[in-house]
Order: sequence, then structure tokens, then C-alpha cells
Amino acid sequence: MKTSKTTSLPWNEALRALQQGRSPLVITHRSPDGDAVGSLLAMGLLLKALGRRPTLACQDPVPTRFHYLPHHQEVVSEVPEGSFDLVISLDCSDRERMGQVYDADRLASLPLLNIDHHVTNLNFGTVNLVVPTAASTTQIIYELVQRLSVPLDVPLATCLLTGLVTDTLAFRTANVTPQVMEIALRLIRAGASLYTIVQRGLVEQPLSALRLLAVGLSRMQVEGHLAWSEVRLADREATGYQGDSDAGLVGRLISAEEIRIAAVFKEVKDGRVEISMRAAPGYDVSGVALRLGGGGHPAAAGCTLNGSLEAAKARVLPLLRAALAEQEDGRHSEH
Ligand SMILES: [Mn+2]
Repeated sequence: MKTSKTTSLPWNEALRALQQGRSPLVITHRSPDGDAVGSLLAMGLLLKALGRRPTLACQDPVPTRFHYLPHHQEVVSEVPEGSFDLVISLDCSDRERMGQVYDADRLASLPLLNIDHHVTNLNFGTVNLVVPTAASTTQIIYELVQRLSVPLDVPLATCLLTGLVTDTLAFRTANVTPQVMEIALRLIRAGASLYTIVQRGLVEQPLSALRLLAVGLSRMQVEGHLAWSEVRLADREATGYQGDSDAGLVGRLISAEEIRIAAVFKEVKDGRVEISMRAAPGYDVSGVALRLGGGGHPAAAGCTLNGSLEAAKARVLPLLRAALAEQEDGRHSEH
């Protein structure tokens, strides 16, 4: 990326790892989003162009809304037998985000190429190509594609643009720069359909998602500039919602102009709670997520806690109140 920090980033080490690995295992994060799936499939295409036969893995299935992406059927949730000589982690801010497909007993001795754009990345790889200024992990892969002179065909451009579009909510986030728009333009020129990606990747939802959203909005709690809500396992049953997202709930909460920080507490299986946090411009929830063992970006971050919904709220809400108070103080003293 064209920033003053470019020289300190290990582009050459990353390129060398990609060229040396004969049988790479590529992993993206559990509960995959558009950038996770787009990165995984784009990296698969890049490696195939280099003559490799990569294994593409994700703990959870590719959501059906991303089934327009080429080769999505190749993603496995169980890592097959076979000897790998390189692990590539995509869009994961820590090792744990890779989920069960990263079997440390089997893989910890291998070189690990960590490619990510989360500011909270723990640099857990052997090579850490972590670029927080990138709007998506696919933007970093685009740069690798350029440096390796891999031809930009329609499938590759579609995967790359999917990450860029979904992580920026269709170019609406604060990290969208002229360079991001230039890359998007090149990907569209290469044949990626912006319309398809926006519709399938961001806009369309099943009716059950709207029902779940309605339940979540009806439980909204507001305290000053803080808003939160919760999604229970029983809500999924009642609404028939099959996806593992919050159906856009946290995005709706932060869209209220009075709200500076929003959170959704989502009950998941195995007695855990996933917490999604959002911050309005000028506020930052990545620090709270990092303290709770998660990670993310200033405007969007998350973590997973063991225990009940009530226990999660009791632990997280005081931290969010404190972050909000501190950041509001900081803003006032700037004037
Ligand atoms: Mn991402």
C-alpha cells in the first residue's frame, strides 16, 4: 500500500513464502464474512496460478449468499490427511480465530504466513503481513497478485472485489481512500460485477433474517449514547433464521444518530456468547474487544466469551461505558 510504512512491511518475505510453499493450507476465520471467503478463494486462485494445489479451509460453511463466488464448493471444514509445508492465515487477528481447522499438534511446526488488516492483530505468524490501512484483506491479496504478475481474470477479480465491498459496506466506511476506489475500478474493469456483489453480498437477506432483526430491535436498550441488544438461541428457532450473523442488528443500532457505541450479545452453541461492537466516527471499540480476547477495527470489533448472556453483559457493558466516557472526554479536550 502506498503509505510511508510500506518499506517496513514484509512484502518480500510474504512473496518468498508463497513461492516456496509447495502444498499450502489456507485458513480463514470461523463465521466467515465476505472478506474471509473472498480472501480464501482469491488466495486459492493465486496459488493455483503459481502452480500449487492449495487446500482451502474454514471451520464454518460458506454462507449461501456467497455462493456466487467461483470455487466456493472447494472450501473444506475438515482438513484432509496429507502433508502441508505452509499455513496461510487470512483475515484472522489471532490464532484462535482460525478455529478448529488449525490443529496446533499437526501444524504448529510449519511456517505460518499471517495476512490481515485488523489493527488488533497479534502478529502470531512466522511472517506477519499485517496492513491496518488496508480496507480489506483482499486489498492486501490484490497487491500480492500485482507483485506476482498473476493475471486478473473475472473469478479472481470477483473474489477480491467481494472482500472490498463487504468490509467497506459498499465503500461507506472511513478507511475508503482514493487508492481503494482505484483498485475497485480495476477489479470492475477486469470483469467483476459490482451490482451482483452488492446485491448478493450485502443487500439480500432471507425473510427469517428480517424477523430476527425485528426481535433484536424490540429488545434494544439505550443508556445515554450507548445502545445494546441481544439475540438468543431460542430466537433463531422461533424465526427460522439459519445464518450465524446477527442479521444486521448491530449495524442498525449504530445507525441511530444519538448512539456512539453499540453492541449485540449473541447466544451461540456450547454455552458461549459472541459480542459484536460498533463505534460511530471518532469512537473506537477495538480496544475493548482486544481486552476481552477478541479484536477488530476501531469502528467494528468483536469477541467471544464463555458463559451466559447475563454474565457477558455484566462483563462487557461496564467496559463499553468506560470507553465511551473516556472517548467523550478526549473529544471535549480536543476543542
Ligand atoms: Mn476483513
